[in-house]
Amino acid sequence: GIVASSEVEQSYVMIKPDGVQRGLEHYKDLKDKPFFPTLIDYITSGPVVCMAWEGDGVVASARKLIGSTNPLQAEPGTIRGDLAVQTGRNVVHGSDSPDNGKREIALWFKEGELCQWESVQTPWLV
Ligand code: RTP
Repeated sequence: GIVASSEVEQSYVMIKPDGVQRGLEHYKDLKDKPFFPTLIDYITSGPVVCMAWEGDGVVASARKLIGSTNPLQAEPGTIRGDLAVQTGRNVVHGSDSPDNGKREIALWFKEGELCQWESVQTPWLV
């Protein structure tokens, strides 16, 4: 079943259209920003890859992996630091809080699209 109600912290991670191909409510918090129309044009310009990540501290660890919003300020080794140049084409998104992680996962996935799974418990991982 869908894991949007899981007690475990979740982050919605998305490869944006430029990441796939070198009017969404999703960015409603930014609707008053001057760059909002171009942001919506960008996000709806092509297919995206959606992911739901789950685990302790996943919001912070996903954002660390993604790097700063402005790719020119993103550290080498981060996705944006290595693969992007402009803020308006920054390749990937990650939720900025656990609450937004739940909200965005519920927005982008339907009931039943996320499957519950358990890894094989191996002694060196538990
Ligand atoms: P995201 O939500 O996509 O992970 O990005 P973020 O938290 O790092 O940055 P946020 O401030 O929430 O902005 C969301 C996305 O809007 C675009 N943006 N363009 N042209 C500009 O000045 C500008 N500022 C932000 C970026 O695609 C940013 O990721």
